[in-house]
Amino acid sequence: MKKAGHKEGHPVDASVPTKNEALDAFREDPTDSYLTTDQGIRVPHTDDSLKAGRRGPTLLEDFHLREKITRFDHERIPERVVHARGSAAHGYFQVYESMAEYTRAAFLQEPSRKTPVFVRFSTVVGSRGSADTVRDVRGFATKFYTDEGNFDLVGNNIPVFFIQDGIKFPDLVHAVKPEADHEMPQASSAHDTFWDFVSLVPETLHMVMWVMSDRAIPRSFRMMEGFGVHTFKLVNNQGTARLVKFHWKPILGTHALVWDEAQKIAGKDPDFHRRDLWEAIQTESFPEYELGVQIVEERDELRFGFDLLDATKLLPEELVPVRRIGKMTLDRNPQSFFAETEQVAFDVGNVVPGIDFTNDPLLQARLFSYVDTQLTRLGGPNFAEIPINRPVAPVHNHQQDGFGRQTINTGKANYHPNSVGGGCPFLAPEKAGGYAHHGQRLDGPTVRERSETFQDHYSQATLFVRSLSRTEKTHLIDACKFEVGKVEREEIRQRVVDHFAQIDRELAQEVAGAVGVTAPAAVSPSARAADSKATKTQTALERSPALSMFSTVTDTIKTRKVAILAENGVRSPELAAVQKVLREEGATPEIVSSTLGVITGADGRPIKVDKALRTVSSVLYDAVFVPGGAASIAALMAQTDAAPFVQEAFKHYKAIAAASEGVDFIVEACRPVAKSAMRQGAKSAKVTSSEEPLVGPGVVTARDPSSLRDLARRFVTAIAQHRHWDRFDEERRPGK
Ligand code: HDE
Repeated sequence: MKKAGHKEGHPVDASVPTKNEALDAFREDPTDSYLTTDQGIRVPHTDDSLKAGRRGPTLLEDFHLREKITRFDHERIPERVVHARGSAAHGYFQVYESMAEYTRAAFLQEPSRKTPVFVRFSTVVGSRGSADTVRDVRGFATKFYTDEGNFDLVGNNIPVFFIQDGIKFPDLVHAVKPEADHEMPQASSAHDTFWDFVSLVPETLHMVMWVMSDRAIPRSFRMMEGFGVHTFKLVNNQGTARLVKFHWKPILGTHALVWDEAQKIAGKDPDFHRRDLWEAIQTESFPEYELGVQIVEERDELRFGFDLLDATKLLPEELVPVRRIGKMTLDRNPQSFFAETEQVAFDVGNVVPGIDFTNDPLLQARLFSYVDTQLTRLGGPNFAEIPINRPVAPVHNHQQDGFGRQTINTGKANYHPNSVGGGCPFLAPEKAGGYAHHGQRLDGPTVRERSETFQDHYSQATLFVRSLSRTEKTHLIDACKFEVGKVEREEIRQRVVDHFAQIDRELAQEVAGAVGVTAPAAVSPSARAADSKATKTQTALERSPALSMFSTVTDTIKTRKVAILAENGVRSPELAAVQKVLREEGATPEIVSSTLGVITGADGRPIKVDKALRTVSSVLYDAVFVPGGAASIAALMAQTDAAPFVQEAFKHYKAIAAASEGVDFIVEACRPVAKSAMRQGAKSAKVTSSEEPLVGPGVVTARDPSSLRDLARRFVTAIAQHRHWDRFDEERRPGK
């Protein structure tokens, strides 16, 4: 930041040192690392309070004790009312080519320009200490520190929202948060008040379908999409505005957990996503996302059969393709969780010249809410001065005072216009980067009404369900059975199922059967269109392949965690060969054994153990490999945790590999799972006999040590598939 030419009355840039320079130099002296009080008094002792005699009372004059306790007493600030649990990272954004045709935003002009960003990912419903892998929407909020000021893209990992008008937000959040009388359940929508609200407010249903889908249990923050949700405007230098929807596309693809796994992880490692993000950055596997835009002419606002101002609708990529315009790389972990991740204040109202709002009534309410909430959460109006919130662009204005003020304004000119301060700061005309709101003609009576273009609540819910693969649809139906099954009041369950019938017949019938209510005769979309006011708003598309996670990236195993189960006597060459290929492909293999320390291979080679079996779990890995070695396998068989480890991986459709004697181990471990799947109607579970070599989607074996490299290659391909959903059922093959 540059030192501004300070005339009298011109506020001082927050970063410009204003204190005595010698004093500052003293404070920044790196050799000065003594413990001090907040007043800078050096502290010689911090383990005992000051007392009158060794066994006597504590003395009030112990200012160090008093300060330490007082500061501790006030460490917590109110958690965010929504999105309380989050984790964040620093990085940068670069545009691929100039977007000048569409927007004057400076950070979207020059491919060589690196714009710093800070991104916070979050869950919505749970408290700060809740688990990462609960079924929920994920927040995906990005602060771009552009040369023209901060631009905040405060989005989610789901492209639509529950409600159309912000006035319903408090109702929605009250309904989904733990119930008011007993504060249960934590971080879950599976309870009466949420489904009561859903059943009474059908505009929620499209997003409910997304939340019941696998999108709501992501494998990683690094493997989920992001969406700006609302329609915004891009405005170019000629003043031409176009409508825009923002997207983030993860380079690693969009992948999910299995529900059973997500629930187990919540107990085994509640910080699963936080740790995953942190470790990826620590090991320099930097998360990357491409910024995408769907650009639409203003006159086409209603052309697609729904209203682009309605946040419960998405713009199918098949109708307007997503153009990828740049890339964000997250390359630095925060240094202080509190100072950065907790104190960052996003605001959907932070836009830069070239980006503007639309009249989406959900967006309009958000424009008020974000600053308002920070006033309480961050203790007053000066939160923009907290380092993580400060723009890199210089700040000059007449704002002053208030709790926690950092800037020391100089001079008398704290008003505009002024002459005593030389007229500073000067007004910025548009060509000097002054923000100009894009003009629009406004007229209309004062009404509390929804536009009739907002009335269709089912078509896109149907489009979403119809676009899912068989596997995804089965997961969605299972999720609904679970969630609605937890609702105690029968009349709510019935109302929910009645709505489901408007979306999809199979969904309604299956859930009705599982939750003990009657399945209504499904209303077909065409019948519905005929008697709905919303006939005009039916979406023309039959299916939108882009909505299925099956159309994602499956050609990389970068950052995937692979457990290698090994004990003393393991065949070291097998272990080493597979480990090497996994590392070359960017995965993280970890040797898991009964104790930490070093094990000895069959050839006498020492092998360092990464994790003790009792401290980890199969659900924390993407794949598992069992190398051979008679003694190693015998030792694995002798413990209670090893076979269930492989079994769970098998049950959760993960890639499994085994070599020589390891093959017998995995056959033995997986057989009961396969048998039970067969009993439950699985059509193609293959692990039925120990004589037969283990075959089946995602299970790769080699009894012959000469084919180790081939085994490793097949294992890599299997891990890249993410999950082998067709393991127990051929009907679930990708593409179906
Ligand atoms: Fe938010 N939202 N929101 N929201 N939101 C907050 O701001 C609000 C909405 C989103 O990591 C709060 O600082 C209203 C949609 C994210 O710090 C609060 C409405 C979308 C985050 C607030 C919405 C979001 C928030 C709570 C309806 C996706 C976390 C603490 C009119 C496009 C940001 C805070 C972070 C946080 C209000 C709807 C995303 C209370 C009133 C739609 C990612 O101001």
